[in-house]
Formats: sequence, C-alpha cells, structure tokens
Amino acid sequence: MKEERLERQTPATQGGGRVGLDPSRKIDVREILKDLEHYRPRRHGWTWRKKVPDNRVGPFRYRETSESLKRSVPLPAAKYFGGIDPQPDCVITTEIASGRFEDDIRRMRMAAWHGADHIMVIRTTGQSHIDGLLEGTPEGVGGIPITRKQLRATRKALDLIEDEVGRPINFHSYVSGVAGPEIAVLFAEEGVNGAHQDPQYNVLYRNVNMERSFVDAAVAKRIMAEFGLLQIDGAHNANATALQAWKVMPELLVQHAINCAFSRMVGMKPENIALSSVPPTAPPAPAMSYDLPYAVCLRWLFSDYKIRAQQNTRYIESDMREATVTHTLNLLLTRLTSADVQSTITPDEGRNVPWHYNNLAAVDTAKQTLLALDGLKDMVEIKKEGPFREAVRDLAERAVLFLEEIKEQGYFEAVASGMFVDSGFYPVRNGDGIRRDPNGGIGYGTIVERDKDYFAPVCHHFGYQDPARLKDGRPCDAIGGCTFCDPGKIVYIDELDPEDNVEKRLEKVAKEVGDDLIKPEVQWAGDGYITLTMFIPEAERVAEYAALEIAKRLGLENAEVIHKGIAHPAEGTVVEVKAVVPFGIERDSLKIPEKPSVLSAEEIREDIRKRPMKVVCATVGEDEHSVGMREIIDIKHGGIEGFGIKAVYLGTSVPVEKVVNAAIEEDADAILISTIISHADIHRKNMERLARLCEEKGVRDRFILVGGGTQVTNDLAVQAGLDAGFGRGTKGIDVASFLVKKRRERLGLENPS
Ligand code: Z98
Repeated sequence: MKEERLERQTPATQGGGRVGLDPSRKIDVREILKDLEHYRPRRHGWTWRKKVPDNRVGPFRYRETSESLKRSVPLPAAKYFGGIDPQPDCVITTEIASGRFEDDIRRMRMAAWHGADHIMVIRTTGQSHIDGLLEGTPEGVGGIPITRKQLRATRKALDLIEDEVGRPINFHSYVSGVAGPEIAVLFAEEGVNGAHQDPQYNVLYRNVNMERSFVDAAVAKRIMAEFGLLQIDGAHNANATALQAWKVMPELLVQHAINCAFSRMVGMKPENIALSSVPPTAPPAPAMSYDLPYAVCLRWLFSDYKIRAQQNTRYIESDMREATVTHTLNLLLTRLTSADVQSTITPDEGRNVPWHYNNLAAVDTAKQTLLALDGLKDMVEIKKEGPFREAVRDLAERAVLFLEEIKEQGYFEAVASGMFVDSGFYPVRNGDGIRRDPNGGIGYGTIVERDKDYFAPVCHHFGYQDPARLKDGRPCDAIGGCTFCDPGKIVYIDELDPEDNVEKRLEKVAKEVGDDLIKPEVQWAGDGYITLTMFIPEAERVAEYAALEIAKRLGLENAEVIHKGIAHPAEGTVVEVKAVVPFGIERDSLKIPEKPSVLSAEEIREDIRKRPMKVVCATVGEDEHSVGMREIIDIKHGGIEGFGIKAVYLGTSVPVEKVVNAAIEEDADAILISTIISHADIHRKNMERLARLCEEKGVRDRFILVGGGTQVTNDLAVQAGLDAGFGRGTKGIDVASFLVKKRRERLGLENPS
C-alpha cells in the first residue's frame, strides 16, 4: 500500500530548481516557497515552439508539428499508434484562475503534461483599478492577485515544470489597468514572458481615463519591448461585449490597428505583437460564413504580426459538449489561417467554476484537432474569388472608412461619441456603443509633465534618460544601477497580511486533509467538490429541484446546479450538480487488489506468430446468448482473433461433452466456455463438468481451460478445476494475454512479471 503513495518532493530532489521534479511525485509548494527571496528568472521574453516542418512521429509524417516533449500525457487514442504524442506547431494556451496560486501551480504542471506551453494567469477582480503593486499572496476572486511573491513562486515552479516536460513554458498575465507601468517593470524583473496590453481595453471596459491610459501604455509597452514579452491586445473584448458581436468586425480591425501602430511607435517589434482574434459567431449561426472572411481579412491586413486565436466566450454557457464543438470549429479556422497561439476555452468561463480537468480537456481538444487537421492547407485552398473574397474586401473597406472617420474627429472624441462597441455594422450605427468622457474616468487629472531632472526608476525607459541620448554607459549608472541591471536591488516583500497568505492556507489544508486523507477537488486542495450528472424524466424546474434533493439525500453538501440541458420540455432534463463530499478517504484503509498484468498487443501477436494457437469456444448448456463469447472472439470487438488466435466457435447451447470432443478433434490449445444466464449455479456446474470430462478423457493437460460469463470470477473458475475465469468487463486482450502466458508457463518459457 505504502509504495502506491505519491510522495511529495523532498528538498534534495527539488531544492532551488537545480535538480528537478520527479514525475512520480507531487510538486511540493513549500519547497517552491523556500528561499524565494533569491530566486531569479533564468530567461526573459517569449519562446516559440521549435517547428519541425517534415516530422516523423511513430508511423506518421506530419507537416505542422514541433519538437516532441520529454514527458507528456498523450491523447487517449495514442495507444493504438505506439503511444505517440506529436505536438502541434502553434503555442497552446490555458487560462488558470482559481484564486490560490499554490493550487494553480499543480494545475499548470498537469496542463504542461497535456501540451500547454502558455500559461495565462487571470488577475483577481478589481486589480486593474489599484494604482500600485500588491504584495504577499492573498486569495483572489475569479483570479489571482498578481504580486512579486506569487509571480516568483510560479515562475520557479514553471522552471521546474518546463524541465520536466522538456519545453519552455511562457508565463503570462495582464499589464492593463492603472498600475500598468509598475506591473510591466515587475513582469520584466520576474521573468514573465507575455502580457495583455492595450490602452483601449482600459478605456472601454475599465473606464480608465483615456489620457492616463495611453501615457501608461507607452511606458509599459516600452518595458515589454525591451524584454521581448509577447503582447496580446484587447480588441476581442468588443466581440464578447457587443450586443451583436458579428457586427463589430470592422471595429475590431480598427482596434487592432490602433494598438499595433501605437506599439510600433513605442518600439515593439512586430513579431512580439499578437492580435487577439476571436471568431465573431458560433452555431447555430452559420459560423464559417462569418468567421472565415473575418479571419482571412485580419491575416491579410496584419500579415506582419502574430495571431492569437481564441474562442468567443460570449456564447458559452455551461454545456461542455457545445463548448467543445465550437472550440473544434474554431480550430479549423486556426489551421486554415495559421494562427500562432491557440487559446483554449472551457465552459467554466460561463459557469464561473474553474474545474482544472476542463482546462486539460480543452488543451486536449486543441491538440487533437490541430493534429487531425495537420497538412490541411496542402489539401484544400481558400477561394481567391467569388462572394467569399467580396466579404473579405467589404470588411476591409468598412474598417478603413471607420478609421478615417476616427482620424477626422480624433480618437478621444470618437470614444466619447460612442463609436466603439456599437452593434451596428459600420457605417450603420445603433447608438448603443460604449461612451467614455475624455475628462473623466479612473485616474483623470493624474497626468503631470515630467520635470527636466525627472529620473525614471529603471533603465529601458524613455524620457530624459533615454539610453540613446547618453553617450557612455547606462542611464542608471548615476544611481549605481537599477533593478533591471542589478536585480539584487529588487526589494522582495514576503507577506503583508498575517492571515490571508499562502502559508496559512497550506497549514489549514495540511491540518484538515494532510497526506493521508484523499479528497476530490476541482478548485482548491481538499475542497471536496464532485459533479453528478443525471437524467431526470421531468420538466426543467422540477428536474432541477429533484436533482438538488438527490444530492442532499446522498449526504452531499452545498449542492448547486451548474448545468441543465432540455431533453424535451415535458419528458426530461439532463442536470449537472456540483456538491461537496463531506468526508475524506483514509489512504491506508483502501484495499487495492494487485493489478493484473496484461501483455501488450504487440507481444501477444508476436507470440502467436511464432507459435500459432487454436481455441475451441462455445456458449454451453441451454444458453442461447452468443454476445459475450463473440465479444471475446471477434476481431471487430478487439477479440482474440485480432491477435492471430484461431477460434473455432461451436455456437450456443452446446453440450460440454461436444466442446471437449471438438477440441480433441481440432487439436486445440485451449477451450473457452461461456455461461451468460445462470440459475441454480449452472455456470459453476458447467465449469466443473468441463474439468471433469477433460480428466476422464485423459486430456486435461492438453488444454488450457477457461470459463467466462457474467457470474464467473477467476476464483470460482479455478475452484471448479479450470485454469482461469473471466467475468463482466473482460476484453479480448485479457483472455489472449492469459492464454499466451499460460502456454509459456506450460512450455517452461519465461514470462515477464
Ligand atoms: C483573454 N480570457 O483575452 P482585468 N487587458 C486586456 C484584456 O483583454 C484583458 C485584461 C487586460 C480573456 C480575458 N481579457 C479577457 C487587453 C482581459 C484583463 O481588468 O484584470 O480583468 O484585465 O484571454
């Protein structure tokens, strides 16, 4: 039992990030937190996957993949192709947002194993309005308070995780908001590799004063540019906000253009600017006819830049199936238009419950679809003329007109007049756009001109100390080095709040759960949450309350309905409930039977190739059920035939004696009998009769005897005198593996343990 335990990492294996994680052990957050004060990021800036344009992985050739991982969790079907796990060529993102970074670190590790190499940490609600940095590790709401300690601990953990999987992981959060420049400096110091930054986002969605927002953006972008962070813009938020998202397409192009031009002016390289592109519609809209022209138009107008493709979250409610289908369709767009970063989305955006396994499912959806569509553009071509092209051109024309109108009146006035996020398809205007006052908003009146002797706190900062203006040395030489040039000058604050911090939370979890209690979780360690999915043959409201009552009577706590799907207005409803299990399972109380070892399909096939095998099979007694036996035999169901074993099937209701005679006649290696319907212990009696007859005829040693059926267990079959018994859930490979092993045993050949 003890050996089964996933021990936590010991300091010797994990300390300081030098030695690395052990894949068979859980990450130890306490170890990560040790000596954080001295931890320094080992690189800055963004890393792309290493593309391998003509890649051989297992039996296949790929055109759009990148280097494989050292360790990973492949897609479920990989086992049919030798366990391969090819990695698509574009970066895959997962968004992490539990509110406790210590739990997020574990999720990041799982996501990395599934193929995510861009981890986006969502900020706690309200942080974008805080005019300064937060410190310590308080718990967040809907995201994480971004602080130096949180960033440093996470980067340190990611350094270990990227070594474990063998691919760099891009760490990402947000540089928008009123503390943008300070956050940009913090990100540069702590090795954050990418960030959302777009002054228009602040203005439109966070009501930050326009002038302040653009001044801050200039500083923040300059710092990001110097450290090579990938910038993601905020245009897609119009999609998620507009009443009719498919009408704002011209505006999205304009928003991208404004942010690109501004970023270039500040010194950002085009390859570090990613446009956040979201398909404007989802089924039941005729999605492709809107989404594809838009995607093509965007690539056409912004060919110098990178594209970050994300699913439109606006339409996601709580249906996992629906979200996955829309995501898959969006991935088709990604392949057709070659996005550089693929963001993944789960219905949790709609449910506001960050179930980490849905992140993994979404990363798998991206990997699965991108691999399936590998080489698509070698096979199909987007039309160069016709109505599709006209739609592309029409969007571009509308965007240019939109931009011209803004230029005429000025950007600030355009925002003030509600030009943005209006649900009219430009030049149509519906008057429902977002209006912001240039002389208002958060931070209004806070812009002051720099004094001549103003000294910016870090190098790489434009203004009077622009390095280009200095003849020799660095600007910060005058102060004996800045925090960029001398990281030893960074002031590291550990915790400010004696209660709301990671140490206290870890202590609590250790006390309540510890290492010996097993509790399910979705959000935080030991939260006890599970989901139940049930079909209730009642109309929606009744079904909902019946489901809650079921959860209550099952002894579950805090039950909440998180999804309802109408099967029929009167006939029934599918209901998904989340609830808390009010107990933990003592690890040592578990009785875990030894795992039966099954040979691999290749090994079985190889053995049968070397030594052919024949078995005689029948459903015995007065039993007309053939299904169980056919499942075990037929190649179609993964049965023993598929491994090269020759099966002579005698049919149903066969007397046991006839089976034995047939086996003698066929010179078989084994006899397989099955009894599905059993009354008065008939399955046991049939098995005993088979063993007895073989003894009487003097052929017991010639045949391997196997019994099967719904009531059969191995113990029962062996007691009855057979070599093995197989019950419910048995697969052909289990039987084939047993037959091969048993024959080896009889021949005195070695069997691997
Ligand atoms: C995404 N999941 O894009 P607050 N800056 C920009 C943004 O687009 C966003 C923020 C900041 C989506 C999230 N985007 C939508 C340009 C958010 C976040 O104020 O911390 O929420 O800012 O990945």
